[in-house]
Amino acid sequence: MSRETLNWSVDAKGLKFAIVVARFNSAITEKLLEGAREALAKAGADGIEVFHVPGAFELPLAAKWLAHGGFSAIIALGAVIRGETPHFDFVAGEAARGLQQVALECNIPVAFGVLTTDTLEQAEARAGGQHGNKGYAAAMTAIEMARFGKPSGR
Ligand code: INI
Repeated sequence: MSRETLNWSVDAKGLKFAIVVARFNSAITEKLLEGAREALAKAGADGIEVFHVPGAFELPLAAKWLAHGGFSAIIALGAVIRGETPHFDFVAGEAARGLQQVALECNIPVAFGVLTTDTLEQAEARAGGQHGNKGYAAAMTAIEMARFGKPSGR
């Protein structure tokens, strides 16, 4: 999605980002954080602040608290793995629902960088493995949506 479908380039100059990271499954989520940082640095982001919360379930409230902190967008990172999570559906579902609710109610882009996989191996493949880095992708989404809302970089 972009207002200019031609000549679109990812440029984060003048934009500030909050990254909220769940500590649960930190071996995975810290790799997502590395990916998000890499994308924002490459795009020339003017500010990056990182915040940690216990698990993916806590991401929506943290995002809501940060929504009025002067950030251009929020990137939420987590890993919910079904094999190790009897209440997978609740944690993953509430994280997704809550983050979208924050975006719509607080009028700020919230990128959903939460892995929801059946196994640890599937999560590893999406955290810098053979399927790329979902943290990197979430950061790119945040940049694009921040620009969409502020095309002139205000
Ligand atoms: N949180 C996660 O981020 N990933 C998980 O896989 C997970 N598991 O397995 O339960 C998980 N649970 C913790 C949850 O996010 C909350 O922190 C906890 O329920 C306290 O509110």
